[in-house]
Amino acid sequence: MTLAAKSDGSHALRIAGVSFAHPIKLLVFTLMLSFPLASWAHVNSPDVYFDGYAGKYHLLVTITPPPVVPGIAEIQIRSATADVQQITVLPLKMVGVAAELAPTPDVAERSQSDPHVFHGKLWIMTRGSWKIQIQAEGAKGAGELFVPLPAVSTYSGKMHAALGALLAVLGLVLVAGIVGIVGAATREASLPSGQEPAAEERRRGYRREVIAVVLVLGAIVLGDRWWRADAATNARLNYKVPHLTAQLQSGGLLDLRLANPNVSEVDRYGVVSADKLVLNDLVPDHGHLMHLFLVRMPDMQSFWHLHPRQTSEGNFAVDLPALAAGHYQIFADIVHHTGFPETQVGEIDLPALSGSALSGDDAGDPDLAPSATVSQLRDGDRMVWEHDSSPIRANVPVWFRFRVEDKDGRPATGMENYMGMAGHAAFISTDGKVFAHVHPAGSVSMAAEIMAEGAQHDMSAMQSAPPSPEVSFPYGFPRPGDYRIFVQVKRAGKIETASFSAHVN
Ligand SMILES: [Cu+2]
Repeated sequence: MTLAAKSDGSHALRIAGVSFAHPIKLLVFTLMLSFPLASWAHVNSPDVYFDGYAGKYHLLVTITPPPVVPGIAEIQIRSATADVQQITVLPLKMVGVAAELAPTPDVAERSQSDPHVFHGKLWIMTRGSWKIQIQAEGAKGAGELFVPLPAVSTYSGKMHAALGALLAVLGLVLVAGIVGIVGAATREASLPSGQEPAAEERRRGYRREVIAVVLVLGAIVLGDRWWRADAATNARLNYKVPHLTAQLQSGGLLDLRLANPNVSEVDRYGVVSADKLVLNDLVPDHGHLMHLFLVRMPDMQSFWHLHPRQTSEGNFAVDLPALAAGHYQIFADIVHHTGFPETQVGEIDLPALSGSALSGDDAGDPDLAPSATVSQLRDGDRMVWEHDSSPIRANVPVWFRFRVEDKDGRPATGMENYMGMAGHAAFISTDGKVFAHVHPAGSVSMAAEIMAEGAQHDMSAMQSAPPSPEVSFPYGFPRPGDYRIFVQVKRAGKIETASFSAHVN
């Protein structure tokens, strides 16, 4: 967040009619806006990356959601071509009344340094599932694009001790000033200039000063109570990453019980949210209600992408494949009916399992050695990560490109769509703290994307293109460190998994 965002912040808070009249509260709120940190669907990787077309313009969109809602999301749009004249951006709620009440779109600003890049700010006023409408105009006519954006508050800012001390001192000066004014007004305000107050007037002045002290202290105590109550309400509404419970049953069946720690339905202004989180409203995302990722820690050499079935509300089960014993990290992707995606996290110690054969879209590998550039695949093929030697930097959106080759080094033939897409990638930090499930179209959930596009969405476009041996994923690592990138593609009826190691500066 920038200083400009802060000044905008106070402005919009007034328009929204939200009670931020208290200057200290407003100041603290503004400071909170300037702290970068967030985590939800995808774990600790909140930025949205999206590759798509607005009419004839190929755009790469990056959105940084606000860490606190209401707040400002930053949007960056890179056009692949130079023929875009103007881009406008507009945030809309995915569901509910607000979805129909569109304000005027904002014009995104063209970057001074790179004419292909446009920047904008998006006012995200409530928590929940949003979609961003992007309209592009230029030499090839007009076109539009929708990008889903889940928005939640992830934390409550704490006031810095030094700031608190400074404000306390300034507050004391104000109190002394008020008491002094009251005293002076009752003592000598009605006296002619230069005349000393008599003893009676002095006594009356002291009495009024004492009353003023009591009243001001009372106001401070009540204000403090209001502030604490409001902060507590706000903290209850902060998004908490859901932790599922995993249990191994006999026969290698893995039972998963989902958690819903974000069930609060009433926001701080007493409004019931149209998109409160429940567990009976899940919708399939590229064909499955849940995408379950299992990674053995800390070696990350056993990796599985499975699709458990729902057994009852909030409960899922899946037959585990043959895998080696170890401590497994669990990431379970689900999507709510509003398009709001969540990743439930968990862990489990598993014994060696003889397991059942993989079927359908389930895939994985019990012994995946990572490589920096060339990953050997099961059937003799290999996958090459096409990247130059320049270091990877955090928070910079890039296309991660991979090429599948046969054992003679020729581009692989017979590539097929895997769950409707040319490939699926999971970016996971080696400490297990960062997780993102990404597709060629970006980091958004496909279910949310179809919802955002509404009637205009052309399902056939997503499915029909026969995949080439090259697949790319737009993504940016959220923080420096070591990562694994697991890439899954389908060739000649078989799903192949590749593993790459990446170091991010
Ligand atoms: Cu996927």
